Amino acid sequence: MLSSRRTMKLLLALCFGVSYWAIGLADGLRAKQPNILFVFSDDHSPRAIGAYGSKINETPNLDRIATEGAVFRNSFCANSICGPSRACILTGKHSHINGFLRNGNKFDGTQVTFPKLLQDVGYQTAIIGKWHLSTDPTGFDHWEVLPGQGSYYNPDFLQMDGKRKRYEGYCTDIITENALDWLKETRDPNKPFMLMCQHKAPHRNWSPPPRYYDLYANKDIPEPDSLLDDYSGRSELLKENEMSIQNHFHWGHDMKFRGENVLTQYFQSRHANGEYRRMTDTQKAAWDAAYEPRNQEFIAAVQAGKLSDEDVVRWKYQRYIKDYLRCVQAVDDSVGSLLEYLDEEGLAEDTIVIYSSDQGFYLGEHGWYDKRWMFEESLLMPFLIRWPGVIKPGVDSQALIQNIDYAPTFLDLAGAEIPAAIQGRSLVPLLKAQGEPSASWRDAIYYAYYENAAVHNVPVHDGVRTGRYKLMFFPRTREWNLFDLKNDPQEMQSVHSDPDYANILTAMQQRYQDLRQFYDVNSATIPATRGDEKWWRERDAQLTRNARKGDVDLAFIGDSITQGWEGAGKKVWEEFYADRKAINLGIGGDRTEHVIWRLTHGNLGKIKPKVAVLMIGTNNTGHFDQDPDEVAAGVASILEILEERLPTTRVVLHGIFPRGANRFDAKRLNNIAINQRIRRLADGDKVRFVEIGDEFLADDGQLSKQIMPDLLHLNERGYRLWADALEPTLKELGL
Ligand code: SGN
Ligand code: CA
Repeated sequence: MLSSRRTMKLLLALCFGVSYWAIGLADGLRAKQPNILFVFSDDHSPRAIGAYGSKINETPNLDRIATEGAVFRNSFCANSICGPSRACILTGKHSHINGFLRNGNKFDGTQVTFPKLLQDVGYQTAIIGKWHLSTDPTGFDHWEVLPGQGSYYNPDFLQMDGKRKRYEGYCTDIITENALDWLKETRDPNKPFMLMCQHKAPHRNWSPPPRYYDLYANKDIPEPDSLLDDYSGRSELLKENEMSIQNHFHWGHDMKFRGENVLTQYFQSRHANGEYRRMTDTQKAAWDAAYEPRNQEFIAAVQAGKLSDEDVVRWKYQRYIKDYLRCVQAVDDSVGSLLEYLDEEGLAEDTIVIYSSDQGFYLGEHGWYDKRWMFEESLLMPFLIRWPGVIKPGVDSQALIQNIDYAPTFLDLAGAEIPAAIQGRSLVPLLKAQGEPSASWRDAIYYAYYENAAVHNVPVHDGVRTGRYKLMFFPRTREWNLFDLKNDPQEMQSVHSDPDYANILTAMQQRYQDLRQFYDVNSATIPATRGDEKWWRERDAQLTRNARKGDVDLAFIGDSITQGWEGAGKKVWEEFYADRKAINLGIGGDRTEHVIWRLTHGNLGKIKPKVAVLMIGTNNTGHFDQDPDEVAAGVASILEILEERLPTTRVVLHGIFPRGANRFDAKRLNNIAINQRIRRLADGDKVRFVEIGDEFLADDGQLSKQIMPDLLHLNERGYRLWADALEPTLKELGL
């Protein structure tokens, strides 16, 4: 899109020649470039913001941004978790493109990010507060960030010189003060600024500042309707969550009890309150004065048998939500101080103020705390924006926006070029149209969550949300869930199998496929663990242990057909490979993405085999009938990993074995199409393509159950055919 400013640039260049354009416009631009103050918190649900209609708290300062500017009610994250959301924001790209899929990944700071591009057009950039991307910030003239999650009390900050500095006090207040100090003392007043003030609050463990210990002390916070959700009517995987108020709160860390857990029937014991340990004696005394009487009263009531199990859940909710809201109150104070500074300095008119948070959060809805799921509570992000002179006061927008839009928006605001590789869209036209989306604005957003087999045990899933419907897909169980947000705003019942929604399901599935294509999502190349399946986790760990021993000449890598050398193929294996230093790295049910994960997470151990035999992809076909180009790209990624990590290993790349009864079997045809493509990945030297599928087939292409009893897996006779057919190549390769 060509902004009007860019059109002007072009016209000027045409009229006065390029040199005038280069010199004259740089100055002209600078005068118009607004400051950007981007206040960002961690885990702040819109439901705890007045402007979003909170029924549980008041946030006058945040509301001020909305009343003087705009509130976006359909503002979504692309991946509801901390690091990934931040990486989406910095890059304007979905997680699978920016490479930060899950917390614990390391952000590649050499990528193009919006702060770098703002620097290029004359901005001074600064970030103060939570960062959580593992590598040092890049693209900032000034940064001071929390290590990892950081602490609420007496927090440490990483400094640009590599040192750590500890401040005494409360994290939210310190971040605010340091941000104000930078504005007041460090920045160059002659340049536009982009300041990111990023709070830790209200992240778990929800430790409030002393001034709010008594807020809500004598009042019950209303409960959400779905506090006692039983998870029926939706994916079975919901029941596996480990983020419920009922079962997953820790005695010290979450519930702020001191000493030993005396109610082990109700509370987990593992995590003590680490924040308490950081406090000074004075801080501890203030804390104890507030929390201890309430704690003792509750313990006594339980021990006297006065509380039912449900009463205890309700008490936990109150303890949790009050602490959470107390933290939010300090964030609201922070926003108040920053707005006040802009007013006092006469900067308010020239500064665009944005408030957002890395994702939403469950405030007891579905019985949960935390985030991750694609349900509304965690999919939503607050997005409040004040842009004096452009956005009229009180704009209320329903347009679908997403965190990948922030980067192009900031660039657009600054008059910088928006790189074509950015996947989000500038919100500037939308803002100029007072939040009213044009006909060509997006109808749907794409969402993907990858951090399975991790804290809170939420499965991989992705999906699409339109104005009214939400489709989710769970690859592990291959289930669809469909929600009609108009009739079921709390998402209590999936209608994917309701015949009345058959057309909508089909349309949403189509949109899902389209959006995945549009955003270049190829699950076959995105590293994926199956560590949330116990047997897989154990086998994976076993393979890693085996590989750590090293001393391997021959490695078989693949899925169940490879794993089967330990089953139906055992005898043949013993005959052919037992004394040839061979290792089996096959896991049943694996697709290319799982092999990618394993090879980059330990399965290569210390091995340096002479030959690796790779066969993978039939489950990409079997599970999803995945597009052959996509699967071939997955195989190509595996070859790249092998090339990089095992540079001296020769790879025998097998064509995927045939499956299904005859030549017309759709899945057989898909495998044939994959083979056609992966054949080209072989260079005949480092990688050899060895197609032995015909060995298993009759002349008419019929696959015999005498060889593959289930028309997919080999029996002993089949393994013998495989070993015989492979042998000449192995010999040639010096084995
Ligand atoms: C910590 C929290 C989790 C939280 C993750 C991710 N546990 O692990 O409850 O889901 O961070 O949060 S805690 O024991 O440290 O409180 S995120 O915002 O960083 O993504
Ligand atoms: Ca977060």
